[in-house]
Amino acid sequence: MSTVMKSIQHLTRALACATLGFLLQAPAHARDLVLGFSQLGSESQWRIANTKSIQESAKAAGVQLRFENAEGNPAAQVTAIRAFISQKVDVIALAPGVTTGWDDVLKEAREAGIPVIITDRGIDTHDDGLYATVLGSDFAEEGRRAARWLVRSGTAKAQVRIVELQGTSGSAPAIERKAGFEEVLRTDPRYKVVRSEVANFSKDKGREVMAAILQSEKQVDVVYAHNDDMALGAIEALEAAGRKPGKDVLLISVDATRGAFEAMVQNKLNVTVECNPLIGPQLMDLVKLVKAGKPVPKRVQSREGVFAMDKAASLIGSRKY
Ligand code: GZL
Repeated sequence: MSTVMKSIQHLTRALACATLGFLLQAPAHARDLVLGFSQLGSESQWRIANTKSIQESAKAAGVQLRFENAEGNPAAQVTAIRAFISQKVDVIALAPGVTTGWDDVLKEAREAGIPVIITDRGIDTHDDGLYATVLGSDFAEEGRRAARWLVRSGTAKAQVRIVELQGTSGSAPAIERKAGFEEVLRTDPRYKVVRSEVANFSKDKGREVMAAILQSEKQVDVVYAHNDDMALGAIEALEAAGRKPGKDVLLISVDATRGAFEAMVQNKLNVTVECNPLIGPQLMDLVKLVKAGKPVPKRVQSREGVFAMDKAASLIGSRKY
């Protein structure tokens, strides 16, 4: 073999070894970040939009999503979190159905070195080291906004008789929307909540509970529902009882879903306080920061408004949920 051929052979071998060495040294392919998400249920249009936002955002962000829906059973959420821990996911996100009962399983996640993000609803705990951040709305402020709208609506009645339809017992939005509403109305004795019943954030339950209340409460001036689904159910019950929702009975609700805008366009709902479900993009940003060990604020709040009947027709086309 000529000297030139030997040199080319030697160079080729050297190049092959160098390439192999580089490949062996190259970091393992940075696999997709794995997020275990425990969703609380499918009880409302808000929740459907929230799930869609999280699933679509995970795909757009290149995050591998393991999604478990507890369908209203907090014990199933604890089971899902334990499964995520055994699967060694990178981050756990939790939309807690109720505020209590999370310390033990979140301690297990911390011991496993898996950071947790609380989304949507908050939890009651003395150990805020159990989670990296809470991403969601200020429910008490939503309740205050609902009451401020009522006070500003300027009813001249000597007494304003209010029926309240509460969300899920023990859930942060139900507890805090009730407290915020009462806080503002406490300043004026004319406003009286004559009945306050749980209707679990669902339209069917809202209709059923409102119909039962109307059997005994002949004078109802206002219905305050902790979400649009229950308000839409109450509207059906009021109409079945021959009342005019939006006219002789004011309807106030929370979420600002498309269904609420449609009811406002039909002059059956007077106002809806926005509670934004489209928190998927913010959640994915937080997941990546937390996984990278970067500092995140303990509380990240959604930006929201208040939408009254008179603006509904001009805004409904721009609504995203
Ligand atoms: C609020 C969310 C509530 C919505 C309801 O962030 O948890 O739960 O207001 C939903 O519509 O069911």
